[in-house]
Amino acid sequence: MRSRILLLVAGVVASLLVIVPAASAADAPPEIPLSIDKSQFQPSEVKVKANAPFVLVITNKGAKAAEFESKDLRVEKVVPAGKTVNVRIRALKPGTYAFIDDFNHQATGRIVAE
Ligand SMILES: [Cu+2]
Repeated sequence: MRSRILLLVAGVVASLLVIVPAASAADAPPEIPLSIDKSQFQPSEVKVKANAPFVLVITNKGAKAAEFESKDLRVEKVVPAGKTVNVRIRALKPGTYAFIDDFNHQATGRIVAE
């Protein structure tokens, strides 16, 4: 009897171990890399899935601070020189969303949600 209970407990624990990581991996929004280098965004066009949140992982490879800014997305985030910041973006309807480096308006780009 005792060993049956132990087996049952072991079975429950094993199934939790399988289910929990799978669920959290599915729930984690995808990370989309974006870098700022030589006064340009790389890439300048980012394609994402519409209607699903995501995280922009923005790395500033330049020597000056940058500010990722998008009026379309209502996001503004300083990215210090040599640093990486994560910016969570809400689920977007299909469309094109422009962004710029507000400290250097030559650097522009867009997110295309489809
Ligand atoms: Cu700004």
